[in-house]
Formats: sequence, C-alpha cells, structure tokens
Amino acid sequence: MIHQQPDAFPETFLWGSASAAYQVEGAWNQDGKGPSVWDVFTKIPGKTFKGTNGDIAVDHYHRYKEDVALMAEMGLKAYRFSVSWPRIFPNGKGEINEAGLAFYDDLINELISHNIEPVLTLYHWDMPQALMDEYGGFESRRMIEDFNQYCVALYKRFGDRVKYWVSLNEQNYNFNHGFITAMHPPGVKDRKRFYEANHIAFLANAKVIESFRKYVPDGKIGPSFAYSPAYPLTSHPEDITAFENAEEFMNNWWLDMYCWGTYPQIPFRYLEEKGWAPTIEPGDMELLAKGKPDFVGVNYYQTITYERNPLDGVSEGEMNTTGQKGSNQETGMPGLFKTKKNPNLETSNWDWTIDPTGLRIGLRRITSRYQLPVFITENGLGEFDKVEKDGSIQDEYRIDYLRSHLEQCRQAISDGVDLIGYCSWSFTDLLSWLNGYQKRYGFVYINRDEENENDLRRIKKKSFYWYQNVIKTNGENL
Ligand code: BGP
Repeated sequence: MIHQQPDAFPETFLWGSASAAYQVEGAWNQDGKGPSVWDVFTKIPGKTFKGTNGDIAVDHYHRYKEDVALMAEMGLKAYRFSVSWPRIFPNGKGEINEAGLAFYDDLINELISHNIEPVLTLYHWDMPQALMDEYGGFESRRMIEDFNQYCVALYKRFGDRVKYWVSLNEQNYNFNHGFITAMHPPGVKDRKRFYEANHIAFLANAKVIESFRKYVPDGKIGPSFAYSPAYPLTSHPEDITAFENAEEFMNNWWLDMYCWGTYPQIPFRYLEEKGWAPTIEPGDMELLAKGKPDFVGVNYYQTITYERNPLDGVSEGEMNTTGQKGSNQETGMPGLFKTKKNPNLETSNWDWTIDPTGLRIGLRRITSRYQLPVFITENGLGEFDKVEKDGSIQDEYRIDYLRSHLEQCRQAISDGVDLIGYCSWSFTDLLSWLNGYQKRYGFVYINRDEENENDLRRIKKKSFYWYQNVIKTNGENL
C-alpha cells in the first residue's frame, strides 16, 4: 500500500519512553523492599553478562527527580515504568510496605506536575522471591489471587491519577527464558511446565483486568507482548508451513488468548499429542473471556525469519549476549520451524534484525486479526555508545533506527491502524537483563559500566535532541 501523502500522527499521540524497575531503580534492599527473583538469580555465577545485577542499576530510586526533569526538558508526553512488586509487598502478600507505595506516589506526582502521562506496568518480571520459594510463582494457581491483591492495592492507590496500565510485560519472552532456555528465573528447561505456567499467567492477567474494571473504570489496560512477526525464508510451501507454525506457536498462542480468551486450535492439538497442553480447569475459560484488553501493548524490536525443520532438526542454540556480531545461533522446534538469518536485512551487534517495515506489518496483522487499538510500549536499538573527547555522544545509528520505525508507524496509521502511542526503549541507559550495561538503549547516557558505577552522571545524547524535536513537531520532522 503506497500512500501519496501519509496521515499525520494524531494530536493526542503519546510520545513516550519506557523503563522497568529492576533495570533502573537500584536500592534493591532499601526502605523495606524484599528480594525479587532477579535479586537472587543475578547473584548465581554465570547467569548474566560479567555477573551484572540491578543492586544499584542507574540509581533512579534516588535520582528520579533529575530523570523526570530531563524528561520534561525533552517534552516527553508519557513515561512507562514498572512497579517493583516486592517493594510494595516484601513477602509477596500480606502486609503492605508503605514506603514502597510512597516512592511511586512521588514519582507519579512528579511526572504529572510536568505534564507527563504515567504509564504503569504492573509486572515486569521482578516477582517477590518469597512467592517463588513458597509455591513456585506462576507454577501455582495461588499466584492468581496474590497477584490480584497486589494489583488491587495499586489500583486503589494510583487509579485516580494513572490512566494507562500495562498488565504483564512480555510474558512470552520471560517465560520462554524461564522454562525453555533456562536463562531467566526459575531457570528451568521443561515444555510441559512452560505451558502450564503460561496458562496460570493468562488466568492471572485476566483476573487483574477483571478487577481493573471495578477499581479504575475510566482507565485503559493491556498486556505488553514481545512481538516478533514471523516471515518465511522462501516461498517453498514447506517454508510457508514453517512460518505459519511459528506464527501460531510464537505469536497467536499469546495474542489470541489476550484478545479473545481462547487458544489457537492447531498448536493446542499438537501440544495435546505431545502431552504438553495446559490443564484447563472448570471456570478457566469463563475467567479468560473477561480478560479482554483496551489495547494491545507491542514491544517490537525485530522480525524473525523461519524455515522448515526436520524431526531431528535444530532445537536450541546459543544467544548473543556479548555484542560479538555473528555469535547468535539458530533455534527451533523440531518438526515445526527453525530460525534463519534474513538475507535482506541488516542486524545490530547483538544480531537483532533491523526491520522497520516489519513493525508496520506487525501492527497491521494485529489490527486485522483483533481490531483493537495498539500501543507501542517498547521499540529501540541496543548498541555500544562512545563518549567523544568533547563529552558528546553521537548516536546517529539510534536516530536512524528510531526514525525509520516511526516512519513505518505513520504508514501504519495511514493504513488504518489505531495507534495510540509510542514508547521508545529506553529513556536513560539501563541494565540489560542478560547483556550488562554495555548494551545501551537510552536518549540519556549513564556514566557507568559493568565494573564501575563511576558517578552515574546523566549525559544527553544526540538522539535526545532529535526526539525532542520529533515530539515538538508531533512527528512531522522525523
Ligand atoms: C524487552 C524487555 C525490556 C528490555 C528490552 C531490551 O524484552 O521488556 O525489559 O530489556 O527487551 O532487551 P535486552 O535488554 O535484552 O537488549
């Protein structure tokens, strides 16, 4: 579809940027906070790049006013952040830690006083360790009620000021690493447990959306999905089948459940035959039907290209967590699909495909299938940055990445996608879960690395001024 003149971004468009508690806050054991699964997991030798953790991160907990002042200087319209559950309930449930609520109260008020719309993520992976120890987190149905209690506490406290809420962040990505590659907590490799835990997370997601309608009736809520639209490597019918398998297993499995409350039939049947299908108890489907979101949150970084994979084919491959270009390996599900490098596209130093058009394709697929508004809750480029002798950071590559993706957003809007906002990942540099501090995403550089916290000074990159102008012109000057 070629548009003579693409539509403008809507006047109400939420020009934003995003972060997550564990990746920015630090203060991991202060003011009554309990340990999260990431506080524990990152301390196990060999789990993260150079053993990095979020104990101090970029010290946003103590420097949030300085960070919000920078957001205001940029003209940011929305800031997406997550609440750390163990700050609010150090043991995951029971008694509330007032100091934890107070921190987010202050942050939200600070944002609002600068005309920045807070977008609150309820769960960005930092589950209280206490619940993992007690019953295995999302492997137990007890999680549904405990997560609901925590969310209701936030609805009651912040529902008067926060309109946009994200329920679960990237359940698909986090559970894939938690239960298939063992690279995230709980560090398991077991497909049956993967699908069972996912099912419980879907129930928890639906439950907190059901509660949301009661406590924040005027608010908007949706999950954020790590969306990598699938491509076939060739037009060979077996590669097309592999691509369709990938769409079903890697995307529709989650999106259908969030948007429709049902599992797609073809993967479900396959999982039943393998003995991996989730256990559906009476009442589950009724609850799942109540989880319909107001928008689909999309975290988009790349498309993934697939080809056929024989029954004795590839299953697991190494993932590039070092920035050594070319070290990523193929992965797949034997008999279904395997990943392949797309010969038409460039990649970042972490071997993530750079594909702006893929974002438009993904936005259109969601629109056509679900007819729901979309909120891009993450999009960005992780790269090495260099501070020049004059103290500047010339991150042209990041500007190119963001510009080309925003151009495709505009095309998608012209195609008829109801896109309500765009949050870049991320505002400041921050801790990358598995890639340390050297994989930078921010508009604002943080003077720290894996070995040293240095002075944690904030330095505006070239991209800061670029995005400032994009917002000022409502996307006319990309
Ligand atoms: C998403 C997460 C973010 C962020 C981002 C970049 O999956 O929701 O928390 O980390 O990806 O990923 P990475 O840090 O692995 O480069």
